[in-house]
Amino acid sequence: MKTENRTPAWLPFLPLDVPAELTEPAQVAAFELSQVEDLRAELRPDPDLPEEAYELLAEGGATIVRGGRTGMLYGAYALLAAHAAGTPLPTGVRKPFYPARMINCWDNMDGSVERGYAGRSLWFEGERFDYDPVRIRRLGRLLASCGINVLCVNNVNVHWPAQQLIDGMLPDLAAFAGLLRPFGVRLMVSVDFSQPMSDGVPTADPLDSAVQAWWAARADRVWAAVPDLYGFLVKADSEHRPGPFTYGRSHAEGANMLARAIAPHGGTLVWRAFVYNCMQDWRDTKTDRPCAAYDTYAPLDGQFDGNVILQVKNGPFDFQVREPVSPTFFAMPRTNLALELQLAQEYTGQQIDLYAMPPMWDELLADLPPERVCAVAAVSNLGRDENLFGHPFAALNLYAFGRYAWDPAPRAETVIAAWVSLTYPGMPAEDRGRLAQILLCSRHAYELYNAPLGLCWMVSPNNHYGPSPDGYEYQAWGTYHKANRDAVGIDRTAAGTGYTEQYPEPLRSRYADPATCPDELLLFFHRLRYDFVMRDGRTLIQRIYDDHFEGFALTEKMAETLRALPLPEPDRAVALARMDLQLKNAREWCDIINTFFRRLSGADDAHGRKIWD
Ligand code: GCW
Repeated sequence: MKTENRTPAWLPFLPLDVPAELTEPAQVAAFELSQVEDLRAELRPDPDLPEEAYELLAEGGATIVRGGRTGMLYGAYALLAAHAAGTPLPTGVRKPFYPARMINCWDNMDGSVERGYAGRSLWFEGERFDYDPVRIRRLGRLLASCGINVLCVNNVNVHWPAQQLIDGMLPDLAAFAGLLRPFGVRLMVSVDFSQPMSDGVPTADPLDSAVQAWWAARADRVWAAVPDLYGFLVKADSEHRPGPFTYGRSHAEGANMLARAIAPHGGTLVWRAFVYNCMQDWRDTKTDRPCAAYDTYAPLDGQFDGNVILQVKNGPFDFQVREPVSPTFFAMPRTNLALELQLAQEYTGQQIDLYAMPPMWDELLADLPPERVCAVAAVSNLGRDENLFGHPFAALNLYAFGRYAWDPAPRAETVIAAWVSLTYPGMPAEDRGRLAQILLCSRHAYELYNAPLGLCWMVSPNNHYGPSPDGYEYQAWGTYHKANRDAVGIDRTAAGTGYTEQYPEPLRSRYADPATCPDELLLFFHRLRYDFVMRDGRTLIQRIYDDHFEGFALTEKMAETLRALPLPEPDRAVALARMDLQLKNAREWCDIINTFFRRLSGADDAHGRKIWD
């Protein structure tokens, strides 16, 4: 078997390509099951089960996969995974917690991927669709095997000619949709709110009848070409994108206009809540970026149509290493909300540094009851690289996202262990345990050398890799830490910017008091003097030094363990080369941030370690 023919990531136990002529999920399921010699399985369609549900039943030495239309495929993958890993079969009827389990691909039609760290786009190049259908079917298989069912094909920043996806390129969109359909994956398209204006309509005002008519007619054409399109995704009035604010209209008016155009076709309108002032004057102390989403959307609760989903990033800033849960989730009980996560490791190591996300999601779930949202979305970490993810271990984050989207229960250890077993079945059990351990602690190590105590935005501007303590300090993005010789952080309590007031209890009180605020978020919510004494008795400045040194030391340990693991090639070579880069990056973060704070504060390290003057 040639490596480039291998389905990467967690399906190495079945390195096969699904034949092009199979068009129904049940046919794919039957084919998958038929490929495993020592497995006796039978599919049993059950129209009484929900479409995506399944049940595995042992019957006379065989396993019956009872399921709805796509459920049979999900059941087949669950059976194959249990068979490969030697784990017990899941019991009872299984169905996904969230009906929409989406990935948002920030792929541009020129072939680049915004914040992509796994190579160029898998399906766009040269301003058009350009892909290997065999690879796209493998992708479909990968997505179905972890339960993801919606893929947004283009960047939320809609750059020309992506407007053509709902115009002249509809036949190509339809062909692409056809490749993923057998895997139960539906497409979504990011649309440009001002598109009617490029077609002779003088305005994009959502209350203008010509605009409404344009979108309704466009929706008719789009759904005629792709009848099962999931919907449109919109980034409006955000980072210079067009939107309803231009016309003095609210985001409910903007979203509802599009939602009404696509409602007759069963379409869903996913509207992103990533709206803030990206032209802020750093001297302005009244505006506090984390307040923005709540301030914009909470007053609109109850005004969105039933087929609108408001997609909210997990934290109030922008996918930083650690953020508190966004208060918007608690402020809109009468609105369909989706949680947006970022698998692309923009601020979390760029698929060079290890950063396994399940521990972060477990923490998020501790504060955000899963039923607060009705859907989940994640920014994709996929690309054209041979292993699809840049770093072979970055595949874990997509796999885990699919698992959490099916069943949003905290279980980082179990999911990581399952991924390791499925991905490296040939490795001895102790080595798999060691790898799982590295992954489990990777986020902690990264956070310690990069951004401990809730310190955000000390990252290099634009490319967002590597340290630059003042890089975002005097910029227009609302990203300030305000470190001076005495103190660091922003007071976000009622006495400061008032951000903590956006939370319901008990979160509000917990965050507002430095005595109860978790250490990891202390500098997110508070401005503290360097001699502030932490719960563990250390001063704040000592903790800053200690955490950075500890993060680097932990990374060195991870590297040592990794080097000793019998990983198969080519994964081993890629993982080791990237670990060398991570060590360099960790050293830079540790030294530069500690030097920055020492120069400002003049405080010595209690342990006399090397910090530069
Ligand atoms: O963090 C920012 C990213 C942008 C991205 C934006 C968003 C797609 O740096 O690259 O644009 O978030 O989420 O819209």
